[in-house]
Amino acid sequence: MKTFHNPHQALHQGQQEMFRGRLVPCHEVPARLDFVLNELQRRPLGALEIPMVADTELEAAIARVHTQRYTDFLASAWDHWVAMDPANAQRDVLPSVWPLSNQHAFRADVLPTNFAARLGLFAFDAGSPLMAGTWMAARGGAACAVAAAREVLGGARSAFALTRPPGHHAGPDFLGGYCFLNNAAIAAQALVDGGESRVAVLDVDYHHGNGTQTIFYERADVLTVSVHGDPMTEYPFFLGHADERGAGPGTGFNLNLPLPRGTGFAAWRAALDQGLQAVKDFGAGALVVPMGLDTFEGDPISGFTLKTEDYLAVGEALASAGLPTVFTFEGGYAVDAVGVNAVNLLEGFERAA
Ligand code: SP5
Ligand code: ZN
Repeated sequence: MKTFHNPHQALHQGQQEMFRGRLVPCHEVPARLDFVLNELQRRPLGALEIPMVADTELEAAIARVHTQRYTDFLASAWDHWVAMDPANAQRDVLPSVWPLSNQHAFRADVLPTNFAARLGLFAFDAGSPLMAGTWMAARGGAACAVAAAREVLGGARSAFALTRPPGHHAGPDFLGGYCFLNNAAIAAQALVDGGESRVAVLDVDYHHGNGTQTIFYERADVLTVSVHGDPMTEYPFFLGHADERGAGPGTGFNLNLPLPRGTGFAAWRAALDQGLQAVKDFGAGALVVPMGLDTFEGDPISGFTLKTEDYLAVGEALASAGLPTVFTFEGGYAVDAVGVNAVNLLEGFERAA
């Protein structure tokens, strides 16, 4: 399996995230990727490549998933932040005012001139700092997703987009949950555009993949499945319930499998099997796996108890779908374990594939 790696990832390096009234050190740090790269060096799965994607192709792939006004915002966010106050050059961009949802009469159709207001319009939390290198890093990650999709369309059994920042919380026109561009959705859409008539996304991150769900919610050609911590108690809280089954032509093409905090491998694995059965019933021709390793027992912000050796079995189970598969890298904040856990999953997949 080839790994596509984003050489600009370290440009995205947040200082602090807001958590219950305090600024705390960021969990989503560049070292996460270094641990994966080190482990891939120790246990190579295949070539490590920098994605070769032309700017025009990348922009087109991003535009299939995200709105123009959102990507314009992301591309210029840092410059506008510094323009508000030159001292902002020392601070990460974080929002502090929000329009709520349109159910509360605030308007989302008018784009405020004030940058802090625009930030609140596009960000759903204050835990996702943006800085000078974020746009470059996020684009580099999206390029990995496009390259991985292309690899699979070319006949490869699998490909790994080693993306950072992560992507599955980012929606058509919003950021949050450390995510800016939805790499998994970009890969899934690239697979559709490359000729796959049915693509499944099976999200195994601890947190519900709300961005991916929202992007494909009204579509019948992309099935979205997510196994995650119950949003009644777990982030992102406002989406991810079992009764969200899709809408319009997409009705029946979204499946959420929420599990209580504290769930261990046996019950988690049973939910994964249910997800895999849905992928099979759908008749998918290709699979995208937003691969979060924050289901790990040692994860500092999550609540499942998977162990390092369990990830081999997770990879094996995913391979049993028998589909060309793109992996994107999502969460996993037990930094010194994330490399071993990620490579275990991928190695388990390769062994069984
Ligand atoms: C991609 C992904 O896994 N995003 C997860 C975003 C979770 N953001 C909220 C985390 C709450 C952090 N809690 C800090 C605890 C400090 N002791
Ligand atoms: Zn997560």
